[in-house]
Amino acid sequence: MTKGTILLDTKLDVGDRKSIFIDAFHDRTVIDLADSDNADLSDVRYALVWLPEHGLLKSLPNLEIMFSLGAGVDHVLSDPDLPNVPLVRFVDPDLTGRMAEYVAMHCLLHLRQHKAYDALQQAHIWRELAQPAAQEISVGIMGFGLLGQAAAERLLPLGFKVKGWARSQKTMTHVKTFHGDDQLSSFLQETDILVNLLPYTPQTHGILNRSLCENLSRNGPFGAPVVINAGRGKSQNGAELLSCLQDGVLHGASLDVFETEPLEKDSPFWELTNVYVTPHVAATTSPQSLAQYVAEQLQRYENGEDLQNIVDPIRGY
Ligand code: NDP
Ligand code: OXD
Repeated sequence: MTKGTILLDTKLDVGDRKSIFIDAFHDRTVIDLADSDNADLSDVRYALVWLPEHGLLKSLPNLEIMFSLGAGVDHVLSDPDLPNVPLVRFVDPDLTGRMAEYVAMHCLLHLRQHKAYDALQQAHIWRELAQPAAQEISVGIMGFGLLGQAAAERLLPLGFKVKGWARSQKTMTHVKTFHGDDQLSSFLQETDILVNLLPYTPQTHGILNRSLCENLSRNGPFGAPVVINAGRGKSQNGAELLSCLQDGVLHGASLDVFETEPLEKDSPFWELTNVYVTPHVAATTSPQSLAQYVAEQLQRYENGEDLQNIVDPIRGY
């Protein structure tokens, strides 16, 4: 039996993605979406996509599985005309480790007042700032799922106090957990550094707004809280976050994601001295790991076993 054809969305601008996939799937036909103009897509059974053109997936008559090129799936689910086949998201120790590393690094950068020392260095000023200990800071992780829990495991040995908030009840040793809308306010009030790792859904749209920031703890050593957003840009209300960073409601922020990406060249976020801006790289997908993951899932599927990490399209993640 011939193995199913794969349609590959190479639009993610990362290295030699296509050749890695063609090597990994040498026993299958791989059609690269970037040069598929005259290709016959009727044999495509599996599609690996990031931001597919709306309607494309529905137009594939023999499609059996959609794979997201990332852990998040909002970009795929935004297609109003999706076919009724499973959507599998990317779950991978390499990506998870990168996210934990990003979160730990940014919590430490804020703890150790790195922005302030950078400014002092620029001005050639040798000055010691008061240095709180990690134990004095509560990091609240909003979206206490796979990545949130991995980040917690990285933060605990560094000495931070860690809290987690999810939709459903979670338990983790040494972590105080909260769940549901009713407990959001209590969670925020105990949080000095807020880390957003929520998926983007209608419920999380614009959740990082002024009222949320005003609800965060102001009892931490810096007198005002910090927000780290490594989830999705549309979960933040950019204008309100900006004003909170300007008027002192927030002490600082690390923003990896934005409502519009790439971030506009004239965005005020670039200029803020209390903000770290990165171009959606908190946890990039390794093409090698992705190819291996898809190969494993296809092997399971073609052997009649269950696929893993299937997205619930109603829940949106
Ligand atoms: P998971 O699905 O494992 O975790 C999501 C968590 O969010 C779950 O704990 C879920 O609760 C919680 N959640 C969802 N909706 C709500 C809500 N309305 N209220 C409260 N909690 C909610 O996802 P991952 O941890 O793997 O990934 C999280 C997100 O990180 C991705 O969706 C993606 O957007 C982002 N991401 C960003 C990257 C970057 O480079 N910046 C890289 C990779 C991912 P429950 O468990 O109860 O369902
Ligand atoms: C992802 C991402 O969802 O990179 O994996 O944002």
